[in-house]
Amino acid sequence: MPAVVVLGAQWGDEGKGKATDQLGSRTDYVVKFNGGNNAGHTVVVGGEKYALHLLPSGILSPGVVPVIGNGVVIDLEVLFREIDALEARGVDTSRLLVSSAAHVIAPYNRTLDKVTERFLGSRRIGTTGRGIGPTYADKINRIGVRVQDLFDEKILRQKVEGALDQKNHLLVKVYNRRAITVDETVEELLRYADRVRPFVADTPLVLNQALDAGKTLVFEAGQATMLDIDHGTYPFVTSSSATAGGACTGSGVGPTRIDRVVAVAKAYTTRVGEGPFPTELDDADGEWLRQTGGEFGTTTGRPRRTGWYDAVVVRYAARVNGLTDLVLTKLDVLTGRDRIPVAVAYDVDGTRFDEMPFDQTDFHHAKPVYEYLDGWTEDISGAREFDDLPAAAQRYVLRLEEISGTRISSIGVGPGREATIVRH
Ligand code: 2SA
Ligand code: GDP
Ligand code: MG
Repeated sequence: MPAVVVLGAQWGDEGKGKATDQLGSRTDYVVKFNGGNNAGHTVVVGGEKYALHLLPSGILSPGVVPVIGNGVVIDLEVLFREIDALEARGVDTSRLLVSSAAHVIAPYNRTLDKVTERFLGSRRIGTTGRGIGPTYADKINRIGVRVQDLFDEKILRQKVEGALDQKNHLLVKVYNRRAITVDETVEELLRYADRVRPFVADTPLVLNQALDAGKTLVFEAGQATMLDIDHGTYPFVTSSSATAGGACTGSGVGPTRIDRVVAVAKAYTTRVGEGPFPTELDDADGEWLRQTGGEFGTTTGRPRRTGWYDAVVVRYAARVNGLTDLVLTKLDVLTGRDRIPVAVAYDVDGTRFDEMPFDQTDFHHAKPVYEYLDGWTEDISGAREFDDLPAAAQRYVLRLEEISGTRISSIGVGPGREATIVRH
């Protein structure tokens, strides 16, 4: 497996961190290619829990080179807070590589993210408030600050001046905030320049040379397919490419070099933030899933919205990502249910949709068409082979595989590295 993409099939928090960490023992590089510290990956190693945001999950595997690709947006303060916290726990972070073309989250973009959400009121997106959207907007508007700009104060100052011309107008005139000065911004950004310099590399060159030398790469997506800027539930999405194509643009590795695209899907569904979610449960079952599954944001602690498995969503993810495999996680959470509904299609104002509606209004109106599968009561957290699972759990997995259109090659039965069933 020379180059594998690991991404989310649903709305995030499927357990991508754990899936990537598991591949860590068999890989040489783990590359983060989109998003920033809006991501939150919880990885449990030997009973120790690590919450990673900006650093690729590969940081926890001693033989792996973790790479922050050009498609990522970096909050330097968060980066070094995360590095310091891991170092304090004995994790060696010195192998990290950071793309010189990655964009930096300037302090004004954190401010703008928060005030814009407040201003939008009921039309808000429910962002993580980390400055992600405004930083990607600057990148597309060609007024962004890149990592390499930190090493030339004159250029940095020019770029910050250009950006602040626009930002201050918004902040002062529209949002009634104080103007932000060029000096305070440049000073804050430069504070980390010397510390980041040793990590900075021409990462597209490094990664392509690694592939030439027969090394293995894992591309780790932040967020997920349904939060992708192009393929997600726009405008209730994040501002980056969380789908398979993003692994190429966000790293500088071409699509012909990618061998497998693995999506991680929970055995049910969750979403954080606003936006449509057809199988959402607003009842005791939804609360049960939240509590049993520990569904609270890794970054913000926000309670996640919960609902049943939606095969229409996962089939859509299979299509737009060209999936080769599915990793099904959190099957253990469903233990103890009598019957488990799974959505196989939607009813949109009386019309059946077997595939994702392409019109967002239809998707907002979509009601799930459920099929009911038998549950199981046995504790499955110790299962390590498919045959260890009770018959009903096996049938649940096989039916999901059938209706989701992709082979389920691995099943998670607990948060720990070892709590996994690999199907051969
Ligand atoms: P943003 O901040 O601009 O990326 O927010 C835009 C939308 O994307 C959603 N989003 C996420 N959804 C699930 N998990 C995410 N990461 C954290 C986690 C979230 C947390 O792993 O738990 O801790 O709250 C994540 N990041 C962004 C967000 O909810 C908006 O809907
Ligand atoms: P990510 O953003 O996709 O990496 O996912 P998060 O880390 O935000 O959320 C997934 C949560 O589920 C984490 O707390 C993981 O430790 C946990 N987890 C992952 N796989 C499993 C599993 O198979 N069973 C259980 N019970 N927990 C899991
Ligand atoms: Mg997460």
